[in-house]
Amino acid sequence: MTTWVGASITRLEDEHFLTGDTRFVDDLSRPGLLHVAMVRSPVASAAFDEVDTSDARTAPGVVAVLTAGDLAHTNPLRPVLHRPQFVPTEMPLLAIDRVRYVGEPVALVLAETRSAAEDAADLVWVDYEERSAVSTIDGALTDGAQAVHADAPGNVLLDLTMFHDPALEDVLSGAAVVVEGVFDAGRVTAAPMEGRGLLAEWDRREGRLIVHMSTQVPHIVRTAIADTLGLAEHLVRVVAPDVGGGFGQKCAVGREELAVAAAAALTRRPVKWVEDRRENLLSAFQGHEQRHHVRAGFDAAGTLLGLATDILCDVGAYHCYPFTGGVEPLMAATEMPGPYRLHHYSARTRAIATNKPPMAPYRGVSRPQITLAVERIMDKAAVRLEMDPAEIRRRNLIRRDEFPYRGATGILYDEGSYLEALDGVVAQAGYASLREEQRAASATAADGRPLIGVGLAVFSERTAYGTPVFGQRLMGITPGYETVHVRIDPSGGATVLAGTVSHGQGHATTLAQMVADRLSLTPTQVRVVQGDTDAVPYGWGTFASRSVVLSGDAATEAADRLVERLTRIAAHLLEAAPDDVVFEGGRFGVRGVPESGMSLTELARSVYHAPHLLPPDERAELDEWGSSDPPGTFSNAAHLAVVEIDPATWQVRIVRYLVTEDCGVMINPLIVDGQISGGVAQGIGAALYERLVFDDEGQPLAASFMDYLVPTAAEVPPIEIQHLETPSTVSVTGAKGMGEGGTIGAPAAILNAVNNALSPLGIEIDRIPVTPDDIARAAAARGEA
Ligand code: MCN
Repeated sequence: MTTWVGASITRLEDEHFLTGDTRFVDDLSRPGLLHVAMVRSPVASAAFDEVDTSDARTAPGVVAVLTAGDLAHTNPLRPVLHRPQFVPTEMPLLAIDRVRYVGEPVALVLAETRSAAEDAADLVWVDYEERSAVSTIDGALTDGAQAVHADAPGNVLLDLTMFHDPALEDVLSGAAVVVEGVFDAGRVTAAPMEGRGLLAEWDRREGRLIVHMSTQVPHIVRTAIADTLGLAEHLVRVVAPDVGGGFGQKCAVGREELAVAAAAALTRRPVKWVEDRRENLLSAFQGHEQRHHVRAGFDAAGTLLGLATDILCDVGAYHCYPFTGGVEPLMAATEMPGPYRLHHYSARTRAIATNKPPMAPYRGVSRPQITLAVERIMDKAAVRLEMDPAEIRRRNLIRRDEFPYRGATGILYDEGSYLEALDGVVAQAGYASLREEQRAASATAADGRPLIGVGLAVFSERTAYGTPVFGQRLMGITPGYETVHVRIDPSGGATVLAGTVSHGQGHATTLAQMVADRLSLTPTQVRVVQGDTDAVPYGWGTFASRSVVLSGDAATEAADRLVERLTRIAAHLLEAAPDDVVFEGGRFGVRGVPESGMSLTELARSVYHAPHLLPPDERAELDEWGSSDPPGTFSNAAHLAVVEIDPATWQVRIVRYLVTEDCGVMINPLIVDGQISGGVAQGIGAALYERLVFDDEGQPLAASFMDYLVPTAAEVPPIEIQHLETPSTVSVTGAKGMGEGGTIGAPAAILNAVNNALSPLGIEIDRIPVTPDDIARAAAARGEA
């Protein structure tokens, strides 16, 4: 029997992408379509009274210009965290009398063409009265700093001492060594190939709003539209057509999107907005700007005894909906200990408001930053204790016989292969000879040859967060469970209806593989429907590496229920006891009588077309559901980077990059490898190239791909991937999620490699991205040419 789970089949959805037969938002059109250009604030902090739209309204092709006054009937976005330390922010769909970041939308111009809309947008005049802006964490926390929100005078939107171990300070004072560091991660953006966008239209016949939107979370969008526009949810349909990447940026709902929906409802005409690259860089959700101050104590043998951390997350000007700006601080504090055994832990964590675009949960969500901090601490401790970096990790990683392991933050880790992954990557890299080569090279470094560095990062990746985990966050909306329907039609083909939404991950293939196995079909006989709130069960969408476990398990359960029902029906038709009927090779037959029985197709046809033959308590519809709401399951990986640094230009080149990872049972190893490679590429960007720079007034200085450098194929080496498979005890399929792992490990491995290469010069750099300029400056400070 063919088993599709585990097979590296090519993605079923790729043909239409490769042949250009796509349906992205911008491929959609409607008669009478209006195009939107946003009028955005050119300043980061200002008050205003007047928005003069008179010239824009009379410009050629313009149909309407909407300001906050025109949307006075709508409700602002007010995401909630039910914690007393949380300060909410109110985000109106268009700015009312204050702007708080460059790019904040102030007005919408609706015109017959996009160019007419853009020309007219330039004619809208706003009387800004500029205020001082805060553009850094330090600036925001300075005494007397301008408050981004009057309700948060010190610019702190959340301040939580989440963990406090009273014994920790004594543990640290008794430690053989205490290492300390401040680790900074720059602000980055997800930069999906397709920016945000939507086409919203009022269906006059049904009196409802239909929205096609590039989103990861159609049902959350539906709720946001219904709540802000004051509509019942059944009067809103949200469809995610093809989505060209999201990486988290599209799991939060943007005010621009809601304002466009409101415009369609007001004008009763179809309205389309497609974000351009400049808008995406300037004003879409951003992420990952964090500073971690960490102190950790080790004994003389390198055992981690205790760790204290103070986490600052720059969450921008507003909370994002629905996750809030608490998502990064909470995640960072709770998951900081990662794959290491740790008994004494304290963490304070804060969300800081600045005059910059709001943060949303970008791929990895705080795990790249905590991994960076902890893995730098491990390397620093290794240097102090004169131990090998691999060895100090080995001594502290949670061992297989310790699972399930209850961590210092209360998390229960299911079984993983932390030590085995480290040993795997070390073996695959030829670690000992790499170190040998490095020693030989450093002996002759004076001749201008590149400095060589080797860096490690080991981490665990919590995936498939269900209600049990998200419930602890105390968010106003708890995005946990999934329900999946599987239908068999009269020809024996299957349709899977899932609330998760592939936006690059290949779910049409992997969900089909899982269901095909249960129903003895081929993946091409299984159609996956997702992303349409009219068609699929209420679901939370795709983020937090949840889909393989939640939708996979739910689909598997639904398919199994169908097989159970079909077995009962077959028994009735075959006049056999249900226990004697087996489903093998796509046929339901009586055990021990191979010639008996009927195929799935024959049986399905009978169910629909000969219902009078069914058992009395059966209905003539083959549609079953399954659900999943797991407590989360941990993938893990070890990354190893080898870098060369040119001592003339301080350019960093990644010579080799290796990953040994364990995401449990792999449904499709080809897709898993693609996810890892893509993730590592994003992590390389964060480590070496990408940074959204702002000046003191909050003006963004990276407004195109000329200034915001994403790595190209030239900067990303081939990723050497090795797999371990420790089946998840949490999921039915044994799979664990893994969609973020590449992004989580790469910054730490690369920064460790860079520091390792620079160690002969006595230079240490604890921030990303680490640029040639940073290294040159640090080298100059040490007297290097
Ligand atoms: N998979 C598998 N076997 C496993 C684990 C996963 O075959 N043991 C497959 C899954 O079936 C799925 C893919 O790998 O096809 C990723 O699965 P999973 O880890 O469940 O993650 P999700 O599908 O829920 O995707 C979310 C994750 C996140 S959080 C971000 S951010 C992200 C990412 O996936 N954004 C992406 N990968 C992305 N890939 C693309 N191309 N574009 C994005 O925007």
